[in-house]
Amino acid sequence: MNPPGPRPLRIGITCYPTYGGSGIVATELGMELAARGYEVHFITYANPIRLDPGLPRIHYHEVEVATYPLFQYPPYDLALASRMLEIAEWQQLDLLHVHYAIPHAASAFLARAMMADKRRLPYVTTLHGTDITLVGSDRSYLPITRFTIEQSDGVTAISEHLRRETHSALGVRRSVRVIYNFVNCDLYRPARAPHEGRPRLLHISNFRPVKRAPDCVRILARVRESVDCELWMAGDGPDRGAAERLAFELGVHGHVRFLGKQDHIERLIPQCDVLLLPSEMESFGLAALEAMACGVVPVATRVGGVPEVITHGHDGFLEPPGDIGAFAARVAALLTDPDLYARMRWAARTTAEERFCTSIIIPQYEAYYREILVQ
Ligand code: GMT
Repeated sequence: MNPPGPRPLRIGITCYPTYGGSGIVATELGMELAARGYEVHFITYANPIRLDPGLPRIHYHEVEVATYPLFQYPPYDLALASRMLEIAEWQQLDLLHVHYAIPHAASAFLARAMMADKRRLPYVTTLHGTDITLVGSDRSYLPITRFTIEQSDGVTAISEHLRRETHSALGVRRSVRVIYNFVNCDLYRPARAPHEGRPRLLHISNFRPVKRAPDCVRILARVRESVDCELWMAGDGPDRGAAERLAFELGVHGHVRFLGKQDHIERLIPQCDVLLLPSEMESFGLAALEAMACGVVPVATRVGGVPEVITHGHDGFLEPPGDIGAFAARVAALLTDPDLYARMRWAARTTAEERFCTSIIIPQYEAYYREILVQ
């Protein structure tokens, strides 16, 4: 008989449960860990969007925030800390894993301190992007962000670029482990057969200004000067209205479909040919990776951690932010040169399989948890 392996861990995961890459990564990590035998407890203010709560060993605990007329701003971070402590006690959690530093690392810090006279409750903070590069660097949040990152029992960043920024922009001195984002290559797969109709460009985002979603409409208009194609825009957010208006102004509104929020992005992506990621900044670019796993070639900006995911000219193209002409030229080349497209499509799939599959990345988190628990 084999000796028993280590006891499956009990992990509390906190993230932003709405549409956004950090919440998606946290949710998919939780589901992958549960599939490997972990008990995973999501401690969030709403059910995370991609979470399948019916899966074995997945639990959801809502954070309720009491209001009071005195509060102009109900203190969510305190309610979260109390809930983390409660769930850690009731469910014997081994550690807390928070995604996006603000305010989750501060809440975990408080929960750990409140538990300290009973037992150790370590917390791991995973940094995703604007928690370092934008919000975390703002004067109003910088000291608490730096402090609660420094105090974490473990810190991971989703790219080398973000790790460097954490040290240089935020002044964090402790070590930060890079664990790249991942994709489930069994779920995200190329289509079995080419889709019907015209070539199709795809953009997926939360339409925040940093994503430069209206650029996708400009790129479509430019590509359509030489190639008949259409654009699908998946997601929703502040710039969606501006993108729709622009489509009308540029006379391409009949060639753009705004799909809104999508629950099964893995079914949508394989129906497209090229992914557009024209962001001002991306610490990683999860949508590009998901597209690559589906053999959909990304054309993205050369910013942040994106060059760690896409190798220019091999499995995608990288261009400067706002360079509509350069983006359009790359898209037109992909849509009119079948050999180029076929080569890059399979290179993209291979990159996803060989560098970013769950089977490669999830064990890195597991090993990191074990390191922290024996400290
Ligand atoms: O930092 C953010 O903007 C939030 C975050 C999110 O929730 O959408 O996005 C970041 O995390 C994603 C998942 O790790 C990365 O793929 C995105 O590149 C990153 N966004 C930015 O850096 C702007």
